[in-house]
Amino acid sequence: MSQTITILNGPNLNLLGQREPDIYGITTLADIKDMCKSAAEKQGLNINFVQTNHEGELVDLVQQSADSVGLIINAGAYTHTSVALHDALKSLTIPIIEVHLSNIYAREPFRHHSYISPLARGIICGLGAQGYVLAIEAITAGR
Ligand code: CA2
Repeated sequence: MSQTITILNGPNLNLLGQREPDIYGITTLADIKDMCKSAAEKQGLNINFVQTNHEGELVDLVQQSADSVGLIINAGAYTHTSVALHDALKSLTIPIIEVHLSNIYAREPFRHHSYISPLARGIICGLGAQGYVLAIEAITAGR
């Protein structure tokens, strides 16, 4: 098994820090990547940190993560819509941590259902960028 944590980010997360700071804060995705890299390096691990706006590419990336130490995924809006993503995640045996910057349960009802949660070892939401770091700690603690 390679010593890499895969961290996948879904649609529109490339806009972090540029729009809607009231909901998503001022931290950019590049800042989050740096935070994750530091947290992983402390545990002697690499990260493969990717963002895509495309559902099929997210499915490809999930499949390619199979040999990682763990998968951290913020699938953005595909969380609430994608059976294809659910099916891809179901084929993994590595730990999956679902992360959301915002508290999806304090928002619109359509965000309350996740196709990822039944397959996740744990779910972190509402803690902003810190949620990604906590997810890395959760994966490394369980190794
Ligand atoms: O809270 C999260 O992390 C979400 O996964 C973010 C998704 C949303 O659809 C989920 O329900 C919860 C949206 C990401 C969009 O990010 C933007 C950032 C800045 C400006 C516009 C969108």
